Amino acid sequence: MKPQHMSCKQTAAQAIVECMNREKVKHVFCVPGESYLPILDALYDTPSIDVIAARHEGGAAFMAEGYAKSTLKPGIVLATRGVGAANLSIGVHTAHQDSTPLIVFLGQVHHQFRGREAFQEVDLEHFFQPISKWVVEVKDPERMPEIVQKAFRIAQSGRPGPVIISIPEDVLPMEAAMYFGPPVKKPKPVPAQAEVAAAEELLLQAKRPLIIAGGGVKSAGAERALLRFAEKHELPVMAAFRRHDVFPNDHPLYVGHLGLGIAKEIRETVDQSDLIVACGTRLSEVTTQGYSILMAEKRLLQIDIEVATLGNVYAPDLGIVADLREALQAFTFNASNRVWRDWVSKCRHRYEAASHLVYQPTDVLNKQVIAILQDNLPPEAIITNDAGNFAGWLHTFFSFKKAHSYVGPTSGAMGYGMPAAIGAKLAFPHKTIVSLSGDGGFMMTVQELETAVRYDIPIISLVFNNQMYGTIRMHQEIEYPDRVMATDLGSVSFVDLAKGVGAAGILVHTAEEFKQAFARALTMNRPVVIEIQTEQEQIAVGTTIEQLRK
Ligand SMILES: Cc1ncc(C[n+]2csc(CCOP(=O)(O)OP(=O)(O)O)c2C)c(N)n1
Ligand SMILES: [Mg+2]
Repeated sequence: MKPQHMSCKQTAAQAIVECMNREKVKHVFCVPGESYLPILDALYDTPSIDVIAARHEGGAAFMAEGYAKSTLKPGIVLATRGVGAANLSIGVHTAHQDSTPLIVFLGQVHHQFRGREAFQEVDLEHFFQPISKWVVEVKDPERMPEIVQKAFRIAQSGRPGPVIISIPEDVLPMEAAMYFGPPVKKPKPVPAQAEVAAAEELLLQAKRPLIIAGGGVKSAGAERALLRFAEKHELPVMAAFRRHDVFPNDHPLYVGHLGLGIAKEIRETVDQSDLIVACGTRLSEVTTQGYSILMAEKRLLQIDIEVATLGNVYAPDLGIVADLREALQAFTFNASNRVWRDWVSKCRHRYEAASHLVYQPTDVLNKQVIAILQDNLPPEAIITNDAGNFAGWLHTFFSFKKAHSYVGPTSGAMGYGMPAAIGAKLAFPHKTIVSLSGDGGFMMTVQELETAVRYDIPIISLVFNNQMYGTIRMHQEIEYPDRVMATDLGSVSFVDLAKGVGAAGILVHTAEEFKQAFARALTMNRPVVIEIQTEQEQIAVGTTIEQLRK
């Protein structure tokens, strides 16, 4: 027998940590609970794994999700019973929608108490079923390695996603002979020759093809393959919702981002295309602009690692199950791209018109902040963001030039940005990590600032403070003008909040102040919050409250 399969007598909790070791886990995120003390104790003996204790399970789950999204390795979360499960479910939902590998270990009540609505008991299998790839309860200690290794496999294989492991507290300290299998190797399916030929045929027939590239390209590490493929044939590339960094935005073949409230120029490009090449995108509601981008006359070539994604939204003319890197490298045809050259330059022109970013002192502060970030962020930096209208300026104007420079929630979860930045910073301690949040979203997970201070994780958090749930106020003004309800927020000093937990805080009102504050933040090497006071009136990119009311 190979040594990796060797059996040994261990507790179930030790076997979990042994599986983590075999999968080279370096960080786990948790809020402790009495239901899973044996796992914490096994981690006590494992200095190679850092345990980050968060202030809220939602924060822990976002940290793990941000860690996983930036590293492409599974994020690990530990929490307790129904209460922890309920708190962390937003992170599981985000991992599910965003196809991020996440493994959640939840202490469960004693097996003899199950089904009696015991203290904090929730049937976790039912609770998580719709928002996870797999939920399982481990009843026998000796099956722990098998189930945990399967969890690592499921979370990462095909379309990645979250897996939940529920463990009754009496199982964790039980000893058994444990058998471990080899660590996970992700399958990388290759397209069949006939499929490659059919795909090339479809492409050659197209007059105005458009690639929409999603998370599948990123999780396959296929950015370079996509770049080569697009360059070889001079094909235009658009990023799916919140997958900006899938293709260098300053490249002449990059033609925009399919986000919320996109510019009409971007929409024109999609509308005029006659073939969509969907690469590793599930064609979400936002990416497809409310499932409206494909009409009868438009053809669809869809390449995805998950068979269930093909045709889930639109029936493709051709659907190929493949790893994106393998698929893009399999195309060897030579297309005459002269027909496409004209089309591409039109698309690029439109993108440039919609996203033109130069520093102008007359611009709204939000836009100037993005211009300053663009000019002053180190090239290796990673940006994370929350959900909210403040993000519109980032999505519209920031030019992501490097692969793996962006981590955002396609689930639209508020509270994501700052904890995700903590996860990304732990993964890449030498990179500058900057989170962008609104005042509403930042306050949903603000407590994790203390976690960043406690573990000395120097992230820079920008908070756009307009004292309102601006996005919802915008929708309110459109649907019910001048009838403001539940969208005003109180005055909060985010600078004082930051200082209260030991982080640095800087308040800015102008672009010049921001520029100086950001330069300082870059040198501080500790968690910093820059609170940016913004105008309520400028409620979204390209519109004011007054204009909405009219
Ligand atoms: C967890 C969560 N709750 C509610 C919403 C609905 N929602 C979307 S944006 C938004 C307001 C965001 O406010 P803020 O963070 O201050 O950003 P702003 O829009 O003001 O820039 C709300 C409530 C959401 N997306 N996520
Ligand atoms: Mg706000």
